[in-house]
Amino acid sequence: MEKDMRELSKLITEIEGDPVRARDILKGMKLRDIPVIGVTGVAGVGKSTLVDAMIKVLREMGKKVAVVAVDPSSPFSGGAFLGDRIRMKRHFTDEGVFIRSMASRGALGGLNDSIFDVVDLFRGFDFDVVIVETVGAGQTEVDIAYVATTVLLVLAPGGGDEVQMMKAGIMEIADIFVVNKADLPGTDSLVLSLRAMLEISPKKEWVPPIVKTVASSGEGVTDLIKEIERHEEHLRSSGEIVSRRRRNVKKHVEHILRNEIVRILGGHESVDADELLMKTVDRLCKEVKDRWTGK
Ligand SMILES: Nc1nc2c(ncn2[C@@H]2O[C@H](COP(=O)(O)OP(=O)(O)OP(=O)(O)O)[C@@H](O)[C@H]2O)c(=O)[nH]1
Ligand SMILES: [Mg+2]
Repeated sequence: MEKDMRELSKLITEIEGDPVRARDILKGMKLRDIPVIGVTGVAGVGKSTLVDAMIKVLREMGKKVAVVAVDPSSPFSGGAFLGDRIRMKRHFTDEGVFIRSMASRGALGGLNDSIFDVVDLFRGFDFDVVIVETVGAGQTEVDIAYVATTVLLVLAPGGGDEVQMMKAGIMEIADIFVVNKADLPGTDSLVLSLRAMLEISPKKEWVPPIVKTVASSGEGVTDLIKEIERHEEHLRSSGEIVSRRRRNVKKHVEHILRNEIVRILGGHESVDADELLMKTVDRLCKEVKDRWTGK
């Protein structure tokens, strides 16, 4: 396993550095259908502490866990997320746990789309579950829904989080609401306002449960894992896993395409991949349309 972990580390570095190489690495790899848990929420709600507590429970269940923490603050990978690494330190010597941090911005300046390939790589290795931690900072928080099979939205009392989150429209991507820091005052009112919000939102087949946790002591984390398992079962029994996978593959392809365009037309750090993608799509649309009008 130790050699595998070193090999895995090396492959991730290669994937992050070069999207073309990433496709070579993943080609022919047999991917396993495992749960990918997205953990998102604003800074400081206790995501890393929660992930650490989740790892502990999952390890007790005998599961091998891969964790990637996406860091919004640093443009460089590797040195990112020192705090998170420290919070998850007790698992560092555990052979059944792999922890990696990753910059949220990619080498080309856009969102770090190598997350898609990195998660696929984990699927190709012998893990039972993947956890992706992202800070709710704009696009990354919504993109997590394209990577994860179960999205946890972590909130904490006293942060005025509810309002902020509802504005960002992130509520819709939550499969499970986690009210962390349940040892602090304001927990019950936060739970009540979440319930009220769920009451008025359109009814879906899956009603996101609200789970209270104290990540720092581990309280409620076993219940949380149970709810995650229940959601994963729901995805499979309802067939929703298929539509999710289709949606995620489409997003992944968009990212690959964007990288291809940058590589062909620019391949330069200062190139804005999104702008280039839009411009290229516009240009091609015009070109194809013009054929019809004989221009
Ligand atoms: N009282 C209390 N404090 C907690 C709990 N969980 C985490 N904390 C504390 O909250 C602070 C932030 O925790 P982190 O786990 O780093 O939060 P985070 O969401 O990962 O933060 P970022 O990665 O910076 O977005 C730390 O000081 C934790 O010890 C909890 O359940 N109760
Ligand atoms: Mg963190």
